[in-house]
Amino acid sequence: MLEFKKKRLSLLSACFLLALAVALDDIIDDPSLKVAAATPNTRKSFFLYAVNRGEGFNLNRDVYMRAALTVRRLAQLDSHRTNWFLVLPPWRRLYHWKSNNVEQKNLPWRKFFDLDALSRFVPVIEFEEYVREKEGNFIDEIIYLQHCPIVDGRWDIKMEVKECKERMRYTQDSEGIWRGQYGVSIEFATRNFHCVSLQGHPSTIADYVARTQPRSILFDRFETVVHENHYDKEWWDARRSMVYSAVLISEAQRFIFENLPPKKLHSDLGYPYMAVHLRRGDYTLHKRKNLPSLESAAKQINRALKETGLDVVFIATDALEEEINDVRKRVDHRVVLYRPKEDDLKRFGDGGVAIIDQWISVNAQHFIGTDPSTFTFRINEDRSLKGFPPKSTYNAFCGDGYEDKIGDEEGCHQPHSWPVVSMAK
Ligand SMILES: Nc1nc2c(ncn2[C@@H]2O[C@H](COP(=O)(O)OP(=O)(O)OP(=O)(O)O)[C@@H](O)[C@H]2O)c(=O)[nH]1
Ligand SMILES: [Mg+2]
Repeated sequence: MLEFKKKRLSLLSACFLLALAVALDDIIDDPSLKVAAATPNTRKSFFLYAVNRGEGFNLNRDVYMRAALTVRRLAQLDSHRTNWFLVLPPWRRLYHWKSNNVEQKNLPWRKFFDLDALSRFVPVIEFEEYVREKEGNFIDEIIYLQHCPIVDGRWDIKMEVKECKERMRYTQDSEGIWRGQYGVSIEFATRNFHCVSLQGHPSTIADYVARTQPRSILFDRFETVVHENHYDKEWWDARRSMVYSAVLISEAQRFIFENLPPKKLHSDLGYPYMAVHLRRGDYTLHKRKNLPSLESAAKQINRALKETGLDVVFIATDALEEEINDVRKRVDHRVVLYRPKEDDLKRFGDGGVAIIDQWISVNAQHFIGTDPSTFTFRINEDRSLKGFPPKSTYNAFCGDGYEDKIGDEEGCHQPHSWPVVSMAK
């Protein structure tokens, strides 16, 4: 019996390593992601950005895309004279990272993402590397972005130096040096600081930088920049490059193989379980018509299990333990959750555990999320990149009383399905 268990486990580990290799290869070996090789004789310059302090992890990821698209465009305009590098802002401890006894301030991006994969779209470096490269934390220019007032309801491209409208987290010392911070005591500084009112896209910023040619520039409040062409080919190329770190993917795959029905090795249709993202936490503080009660969520899970013929549900959630137990009691089939051991939680942090939850959800045969959670949207996108059909992917829970009104704008809005625009080979 023990021998059989051992054999099964080694077979499962072989399967999951193979699946992991396939998952990474799918994404990394895409020729269209390769950036033009740097020409010799060009100088290195650095593009830095920062995001509004209160934003969550998954909105931050979208802001990364805006920065990556800016640098991509900059490389197209300027690669004959400059090699542009995108500098990744260290992660400060986010509001949702609540575990005590876990060191999770000032985390580098490599903790969550595969930097080689990101670099297939634009060359990226961590801030600590920037400091090494520049022998300090000085930046040529820092621009603090702020919104322009919309005049006569018109949205025109604008980028103008203006008085700073709000209190910023920058201080100027007696020698005229401005200092700001990424996380706890990760400081950067400049002599050249100004506020700019912006109504613009990545290309607006890229045009400005190509014209002014700083050796290093930081844009704060980069969430002010809005996407030009959401979900076009460039957008999907950038999105495809956001591969999670191998450590997190392999933990998610291990969990799937050991705790969920591992009948299929790797298939476009995913593994035979259903996954749901049941967003609770701060979402329950606001009256949202499309946020189900736990009772209704369980009913909707039961109905979907019946319709899909699946008999296990994986729940990704930020719900309280008693809320989870409530749902568990009401669901007719097996309920599985990812709960890391203490050491693993320390290793991955709350951010890593959230990604593991997301990756397990990405690989399910059927998925239901919470609208409009960016946590859910990132799962939707990864599933689209893996080729899942929209009907198994772009589903969201309905609010109480709207369970039979799928698509109702107020109580049962469903995420829009954006087809992946394929790579030019
Ligand atoms: N482990 C885990 N964490 C979650 C889950 N849902 C939410 N969280 C945590 O809560 C955070 C959610 O914040 P965001 O990333 O901003 O996403 P969101 O709040 O759902 O979306 P917005 O409405 O755009 O802010 C995640 O980054 C996680 O840290 C979940 O299912 N599993
Ligand atoms: Mg949020």
